[in-house]
Amino acid sequence: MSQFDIQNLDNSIQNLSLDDETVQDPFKDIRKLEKLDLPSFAKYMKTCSNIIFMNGAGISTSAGIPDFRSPGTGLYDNLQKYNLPNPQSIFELDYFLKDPEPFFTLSKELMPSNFKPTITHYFQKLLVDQQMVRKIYTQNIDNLELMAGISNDKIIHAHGSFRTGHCLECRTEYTMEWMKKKLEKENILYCEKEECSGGLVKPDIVFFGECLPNEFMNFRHDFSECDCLIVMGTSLKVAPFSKLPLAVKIDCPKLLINRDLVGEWQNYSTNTDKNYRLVVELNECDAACLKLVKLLDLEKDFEKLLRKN
Ligand code: CNA
Repeated sequence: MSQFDIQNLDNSIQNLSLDDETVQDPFKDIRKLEKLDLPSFAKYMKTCSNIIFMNGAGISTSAGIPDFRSPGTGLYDNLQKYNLPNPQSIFELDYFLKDPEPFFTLSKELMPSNFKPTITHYFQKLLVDQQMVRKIYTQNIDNLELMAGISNDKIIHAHGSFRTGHCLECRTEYTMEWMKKKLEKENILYCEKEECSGGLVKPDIVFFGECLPNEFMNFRHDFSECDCLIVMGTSLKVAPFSKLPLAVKIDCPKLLINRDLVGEWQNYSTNTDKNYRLVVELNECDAACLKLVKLLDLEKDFEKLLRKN
């Protein structure tokens, strides 16, 4: 190549058009949000019919149920009275088999029906009624989604729930009502079936080290159809639930509503050259939901729903 050609090549590289559209917005084909803020997210939500909510204990703290990890108020900071080797032991099967009493003492406090659903639970019910929701994946064992009137087929209880319990020896099923009533008088639940030698009855909540319920495996199907992901009130510290946000399509916008940044939002960037779909609302869940109700123009429907409950 002659000196002249090289000079020409240099010039043309330097003059490469930077107003080429693909250079301007590398995410042009997959960007669904005008801006990375709550109003833009709400505007996009209005077009959605396959929203997935991912719930954690933070959506129920305003109902009076402590979460796990909030400093000071979380259960992990308040289990001293049980003298556990570590806070997680209370939800470990091995420890439960050795000493079930701490878990049952805590269960008495946490048993559903002592609590009422929050604004956040009713917000999710509102969007279900608007046919906007595909599924609610919840880590919570408090049943408040059901108590808010959301039908069971919309909810995946990823970590089980107190709705039923089973004898660990003969697998006889017990209802929550039975467990609740028994725990009013007893400290530990034992199987009452005649043929059974009195095995421990464990509520069907998933302990560390146990398999997740079969229904959780629906996630592949649900998340591949999801058009909008909303993660609320969770530290995203428990796998495999914490990995679910990675299972949505590449163009699916994701909103985190939480007191602190968690999961992939920890590396959150407000730079639209780097981020085209992650939005954060650092807020109380209930306050954020009230904002969304307004932005979605659903105030009247929400008032009506709250009046009914
Ligand atoms: P966690 O690890 O305690 O995290 C809770 C997250 O929510 C934290 O990031 C908090 O900052 C945040 N948070 C707390 N309150 C609010 C609020 N009002 N508004 C916004 N953010 C808030 O709890 P995870 O759910 O992430 O952990 C998973 C465990 C918790 C699951 O296995 C559950 O079974 C278990 N759990 C459930 C309940 C329940 O059913 N209500 C209660 C306690 C623990």
